[in-house]
Amino acid sequence: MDTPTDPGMVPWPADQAARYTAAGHWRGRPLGHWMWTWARRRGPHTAVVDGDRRISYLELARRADALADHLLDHGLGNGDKIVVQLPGGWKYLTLFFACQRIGVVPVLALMAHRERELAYFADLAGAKALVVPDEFNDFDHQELAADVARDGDRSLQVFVTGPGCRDGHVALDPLMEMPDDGEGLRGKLNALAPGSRQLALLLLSGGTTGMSKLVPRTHDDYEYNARRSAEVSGFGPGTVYLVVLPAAHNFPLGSPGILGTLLSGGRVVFAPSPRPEVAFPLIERERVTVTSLVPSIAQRWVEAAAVESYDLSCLHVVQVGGSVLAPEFAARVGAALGCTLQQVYGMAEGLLNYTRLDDPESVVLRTQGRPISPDDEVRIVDEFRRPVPPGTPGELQARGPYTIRGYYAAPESNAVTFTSDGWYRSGDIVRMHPTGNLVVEGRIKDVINRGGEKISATEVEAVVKALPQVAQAAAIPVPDPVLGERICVCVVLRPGGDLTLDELRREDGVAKYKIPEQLEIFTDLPLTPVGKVDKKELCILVERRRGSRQEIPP
Ligand code: OOB
Repeated sequence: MDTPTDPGMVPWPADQAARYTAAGHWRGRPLGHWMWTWARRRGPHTAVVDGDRRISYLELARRADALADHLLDHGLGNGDKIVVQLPGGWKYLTLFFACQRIGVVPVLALMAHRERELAYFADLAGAKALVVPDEFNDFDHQELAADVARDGDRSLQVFVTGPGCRDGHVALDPLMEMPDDGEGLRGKLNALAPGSRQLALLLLSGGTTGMSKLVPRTHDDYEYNARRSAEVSGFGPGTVYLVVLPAAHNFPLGSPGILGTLLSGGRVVFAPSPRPEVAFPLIERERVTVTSLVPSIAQRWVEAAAVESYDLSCLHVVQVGGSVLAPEFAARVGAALGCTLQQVYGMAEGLLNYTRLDDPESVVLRTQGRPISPDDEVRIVDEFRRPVPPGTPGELQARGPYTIRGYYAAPESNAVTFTSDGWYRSGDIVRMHPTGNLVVEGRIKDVINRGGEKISATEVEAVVKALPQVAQAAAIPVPDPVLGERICVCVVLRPGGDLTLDELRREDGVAKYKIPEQLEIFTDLPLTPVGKVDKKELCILVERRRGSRQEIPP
């Protein structure tokens, strides 16, 4: 069973698949197989550090097997989807690998997601279960899951980590206990292993148009994604990787992140918070060698490093990606943290670019790196899809051994976001640097990049437009000194209508990071010649208002 059977997936053409296999990119084994390969090689060594808990490679594999077996008992098996909303930690990884052993496909949601998002993911994926912690950061995730599971005509099992599991839900922790007969179980599960070209996980897209899409990643392509990333990032058995960003993201999960560390024989350390006062002592205690950050967190770290006195000398590489890193600030990162900076320009859809550790400073500071695979195809095109001359900005399009050919179960968006011959239209405006590295210059997709978290403007607008007093709404990014961008909503009110930012922010049921932070009221919105809201013009108008407001003394 080595062909993708899931009707929601768009497979690579057979000739490409054969080429990627022949080149050694795709190795024909599912992620659960690799988990055991690592366990055999590194058995007693620590794989995961999560608070006081240290889990060895062997223990992780055995617990994952035990859980996989229990998931089977609960009716989950090859091809079934589950929505996972868990904080990063050893339980997250145990569940991730349990799924990989038996072909259960996790949809990786963020802790910030609420009813609207979880319900949407569950329905889109046709999920059979939800996995949540009992509570997290004073929020009752179990109740959230119960609401989603109960609503509509869904029938979802709810699995819960932590001691507070309620009646009707399944307590997950006991299912992760070490099995008595590990060997027997291993044989049983090996026989149930999914095919390597099958769906392994569903990531969330940063959003092109409309709601976020589900990004189908296969075992073969995701293993390659992590392996090549680990190679270009110099990962090895001595790597100690600190997970700072949400583990559901492609960057910390597989680029090279957690999977890249484990396949290299290193150690993954989970940070309960990205705050320097939490992360710095952990770096010192665990002798962390590498981590990955978004620019807004890097900035906090650089500022904190100047005043804190933790020993960060073990930190060799800090990878920064997810949104634009200003060259002037880039220059400060290495110096302040005493490490090598590596820029990463990636996307859940696939294509990954890294500056290399031995690149000259000018490349590391001024470019976002180059692709990892000799079989990555990238092209930069103008608005008529013609290739631009070298050095001219245009839209980046990509194809390759770990770049998807279509979103999950989304034929309509696929027709827009992918060309008929399989190129992914990134919506990013990039330019080719003379050194062959890419420079991200902007974007044409309608998203707001808030500290690396991508928010679809359409999604924000839909919520605002639902308010009775709102006639028209457009969400745009406005500059933010810390996050890079934040959400501004421009509205035209109905006659007699009134709206304040507070009212706008009262919305619950959606993730907090998607709630507008600025409101601008207009009598009409500027339009393009074809009659769509002209967001470029709108950004200029909002910027001008800000300028004139600043002139008014407080
Ligand atoms: C990463 O993945 P996503 O899916 O959250 O977001 C992808 C988008 C890109 O299309 C681009 O618009 C933006 O995020 N982006 C960057 C960037 N890296 C990503 N914009 C400017 N400079 C960069 N270095 O963000 C992601 C996935 C894997 C590795 C790293 C980042």
